[in-house]
Amino acid sequence: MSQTGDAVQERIKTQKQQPILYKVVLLNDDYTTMEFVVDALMSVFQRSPAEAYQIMMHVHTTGRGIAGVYPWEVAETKTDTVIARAREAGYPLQAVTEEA
Ligand code: TYC
Repeated sequence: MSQTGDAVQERIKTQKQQPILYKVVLLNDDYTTMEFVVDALMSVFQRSPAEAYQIMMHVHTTGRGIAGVYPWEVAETKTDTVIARAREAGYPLQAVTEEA
């Protein structure tokens, strides 16, 4: 809402604004263990054990897969966190943030 003199202008929205969401995409590699990826999906992306296994296998067989969909700050933080944990554990796991 903006006010000009004593006229009050209201912007009438015909549609609800869509929040802009971002995917955290995990990429496959030959060295990161399946166990590490499943653990990361459970601890960083709050996936159930069954979901985590399913997502990990999808990445393993197709090359990439969505770990989760979040607002920008959350997606970036989770991407950074999963990469940092992988590096600490000595794995080359890659993750990227993409517009959903
Ligand atoms: N391809 C890996 C293996 O066979 C497992 C893996 C799955 C690695 C998903 C990364 O994002 C990944 N050990």
